[in-house]
Amino acid sequence: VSGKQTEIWKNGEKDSLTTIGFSQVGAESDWRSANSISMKRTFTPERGYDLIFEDAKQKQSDQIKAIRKFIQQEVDYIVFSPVVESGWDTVLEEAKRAEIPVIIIDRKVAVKDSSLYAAWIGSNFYLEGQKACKVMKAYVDEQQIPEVNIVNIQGTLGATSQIGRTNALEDAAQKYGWNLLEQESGEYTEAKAYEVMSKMLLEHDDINFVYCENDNEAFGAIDAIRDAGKTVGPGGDIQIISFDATREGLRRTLHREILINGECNPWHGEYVEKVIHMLETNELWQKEMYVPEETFYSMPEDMQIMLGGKEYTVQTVTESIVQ
Ligand code: GZL
Repeated sequence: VSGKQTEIWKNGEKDSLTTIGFSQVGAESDWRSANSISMKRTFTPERGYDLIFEDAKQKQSDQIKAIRKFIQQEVDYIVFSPVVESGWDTVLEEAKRAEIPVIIIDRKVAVKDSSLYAAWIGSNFYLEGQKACKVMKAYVDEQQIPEVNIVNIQGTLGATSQIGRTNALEDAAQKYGWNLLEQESGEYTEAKAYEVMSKMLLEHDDINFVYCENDNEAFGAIDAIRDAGKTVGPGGDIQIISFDATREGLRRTLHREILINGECNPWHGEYVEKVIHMLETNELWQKEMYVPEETFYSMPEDMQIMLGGKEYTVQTVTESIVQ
């Protein structure tokens, strides 16, 4: 594989690190921070890597600039999580001409020519949403809730994670006859979600569910609900669905502030390293690799939900973690 190797000398021996240019979406959420930690922990000099980390502050133009910089620096590999799916063909063609393999993590790119990247590693976002909605349906039935009036605080519009989770909700609302009152992007941040939730509460006085597309949006929505004098949690006015299952998100699910939390596994580093190893040894690898993840929910004790697969109640998970 071509590319300038960073030369280092160890005990008089010239050694070389594999250089990896990594363009990260930003630092918008707890999930994103965990994803960055995963990459930084995997690609260290001690393990033979020189990781060049660029934070794009959620701007596609900054990601494209970073990728062009990596090409100039003749890195050995380019890794990035695309903030949105479209607009990558040109810069990925430049990387291909420079013969630098590109590995995509987390969100996907919509490109005409899939040879523009070597592999994609991430989550099945539609399935995350589908599983969460299945649990919600079981909750609605068990609680005999006559009418579901749900609002959707979406992620960054055009991101694969937003598209998948939103589509799953829209399909479930159609299938189960839920009223999807309003949809607006909370950009995966607490501040924006607080603003959006506050506005939705002024426009609708019958909301009983909020489908947030990550934990930081859920935290902002919960603050807005409480500031409007309404309640969440068992017997509350409004029930919260969320995604990521970050530490704080799981804690709030255990304490029933959040009803359902769809895990989104951020630990991509080890999978990226596997792909790089296979590229270097000319082994075959999978073009798409889905990371394992579950759905967590905190329901009334007596609620039996046959969801199939390995679904956990948060109490179960927490007990096992404690034990
Ligand atoms: C999901 C990722 C999303 C997370 C958010 O893989 O794209 O972006 O759910 C993050 O927390 O901002």
